[in-house]
Amino acid sequence: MKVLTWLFATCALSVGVVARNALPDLYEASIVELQAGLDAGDFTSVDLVKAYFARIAEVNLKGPQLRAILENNPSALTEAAALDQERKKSGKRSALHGIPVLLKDNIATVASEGMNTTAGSFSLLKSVVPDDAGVVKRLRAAGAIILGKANLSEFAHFRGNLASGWSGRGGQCTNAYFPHADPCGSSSGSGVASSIGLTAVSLGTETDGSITCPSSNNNLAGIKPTVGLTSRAGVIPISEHQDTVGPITRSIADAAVVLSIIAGPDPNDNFTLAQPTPVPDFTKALNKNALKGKRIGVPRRVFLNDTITGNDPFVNQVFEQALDTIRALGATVVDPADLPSADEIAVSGNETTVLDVDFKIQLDAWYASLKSNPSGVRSLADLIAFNDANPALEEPPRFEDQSEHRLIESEATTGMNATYFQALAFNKDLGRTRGIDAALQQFKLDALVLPAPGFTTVPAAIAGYPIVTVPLGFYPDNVTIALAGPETVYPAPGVPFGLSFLGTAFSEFDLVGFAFAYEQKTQTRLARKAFAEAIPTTQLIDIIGK
Ligand SMILES: *[C@@H]1O[C@H](CO)[C@@H](O)[C@H](O)[C@H]1NC(C)=O
Ligand SMILES: *[C@@H]1O[C@H](CO)[C@@H](O)[C@H](O)[C@H]1NC(C)=O
Ligand SMILES: *[C@@H]1O[C@H](CO)[C@@H](O)[C@H](O)[C@H]1NC(C)=O
Ligand SMILES: *[C@@H]1O[C@H](CO)[C@@H](O)[C@H](O)[C@H]1NC(C)=O
Ligand SMILES: *[C@@H]1O[C@H](CO)[C@@H](O)[C@H](O)[C@H]1NC(C)=O
Ligand SMILES: *[C@@H]1O[C@H](CO)[C@@H](O)[C@H](O)[C@H]1NC(C)=O
Ligand SMILES: CC(=O)N[C@H]1CO[C@H](CO)[C@@H](O)[C@@H]1O
Repeated sequence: MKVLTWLFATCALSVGVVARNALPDLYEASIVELQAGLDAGDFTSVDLVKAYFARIAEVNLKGPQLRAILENNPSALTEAAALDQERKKSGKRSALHGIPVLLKDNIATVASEGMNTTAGSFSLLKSVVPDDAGVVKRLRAAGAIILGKANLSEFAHFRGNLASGWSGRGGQCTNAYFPHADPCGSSSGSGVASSIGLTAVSLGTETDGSITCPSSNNNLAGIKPTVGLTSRAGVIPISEHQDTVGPITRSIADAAVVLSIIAGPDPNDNFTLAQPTPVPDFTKALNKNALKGKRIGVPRRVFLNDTITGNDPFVNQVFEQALDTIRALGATVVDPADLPSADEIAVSGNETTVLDVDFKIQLDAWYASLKSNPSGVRSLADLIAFNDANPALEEPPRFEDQSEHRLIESEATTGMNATYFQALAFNKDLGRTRGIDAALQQFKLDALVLPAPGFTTVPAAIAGYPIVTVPLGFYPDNVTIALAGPETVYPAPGVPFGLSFLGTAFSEFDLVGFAFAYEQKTQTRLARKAFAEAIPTTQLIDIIGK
């Protein structure tokens, strides 16, 4: 759940005689480039893990102190060595074989591997989860290496009035594009880590904005899948009606590789059993001409009604240029193409009604499912008491008053009653029937497009529908810097923002194509880099053979 805070709210040559292949620059390296180097024997997965660990050490707690990573996987080097051996002996299992993947800390990994699964909360430190998350099982089966756990807005920002990117365990994660800038959230560390190559790729989760917004703020590609495309089994929950797991990467091509592997049915998450089969190979959607002949609508009221950050004059101006690009790529832009329900969604409290009830039920079940939990916390009520008893660990500076009001509000709910089921039905009606699907049908559209910042994610959140985000632009150097939290600023010079494509249930294949066509035409990500101190200097050449 993304929440706006405070509501003001080299080409290297070997020393030998033979020139080696150019090693990829880890700031930007793609999965395809990394696989080519691994296949050619230019470097190993062990080298890659060592290089990423060195890069993390440069900027995570030292230098700019980005606080993007909570824990490195102590087993990653052993896992990498085994996968290197297997590659030599029998080839690779998949496009992710030997590729390091960073996980948001609400995605479970078995404790025996050496990492915790805590959603950033000390109440879950050293807890023992029953199993790997469903998406982690798929990553491991594909030969991916779990690199570590990323910082996040604690409990995926379902805690209270906290700054994005803050957790008790991780402290304040910040953006690599401007000192102390808001990384957005709640998948903050996943975003910051991907943005400067602290990992090859990362996973985040979204309930409302938590993949889209960090992708937007950190110059990244992000896919928020349809609820039920990727398994939520083993993911510390907010709500089964809105939670979804997806990739946060430097390119749409990388995101398509990751999504192809993590998507699919999981008997431990019955929502995934309703998805169409087979899972598409999303890399087949990577077509530069994908927008040709398509009709793309602009749901203006969704962002014009967002008076906080969703209706920013500078972003809107850059967005107009994006519409010109989409036209130049052969699409018809239908503008406006408003959601009939847009004005109702802007004032609706139905989302909160559902999330408050679901969170209590599902978080209680999470705590109950743990094999052990040294903190003694076994329910949401215990969690509130734990936070109150441990202010030094769980009370962020200058945020004490409202720092757990969502927990308290959720704890006060009394289960799924008629009000809850009515709100759930309203959400489907507002988000789907009279929302995204109505606009798609009325204007005969293939997709909708809008700026990513702000509350533009709400219609897709309550509908459970997908969003694919790509870089759109950067705030100018003379932008007025504003406070986003006690330790963060937004906007700020050079801070990125994104463009989002929306569609109906399971339209990811089309959305990936549209986002890829736009990304390839504009190459916006490459237009600006992180601030100098936030760019790690370790490269593969510093690791190989050492
Ligand atoms: C996480 O948990 C494991 C055991 O469950 C422990 O050995 C390790 O030190 C923990 N990591 C941190 C950073 O506390
Ligand atoms: C999943 O299972 C629960 C409990 O058995 C049931 O209430 C729910 O309707 C199922 N959901 C789907 C999408 O099948
Ligand atoms: C949303 O925007 C439209 C057009 O700008 C406006 O007429 C309407 O009153 C707004 N609704 C809300 C709830 O802000
Ligand atoms: C839920 O949505 C309906 C339809 O827009 C609206 O009439 C109702 O007031 C909303 N409920 C809340 C709690 O906002
Ligand atoms: C349902 O429960 C909520 C508290 O969770 C309460 O405010 C509401 O009045 C209840 N609705 C009905 C119909 O009992
Ligand atoms: C920033 O610079 C641009 C272009 O030079 C100018 O149009 C704009 O008014 C300036 N904005 C501020 C806030 O000074
Ligand atoms: C990998 C890493 O740097 N982890 C650190 C994350 O932040 C916490 C809190 O400052 C540290 O204790 C970890 O060492």
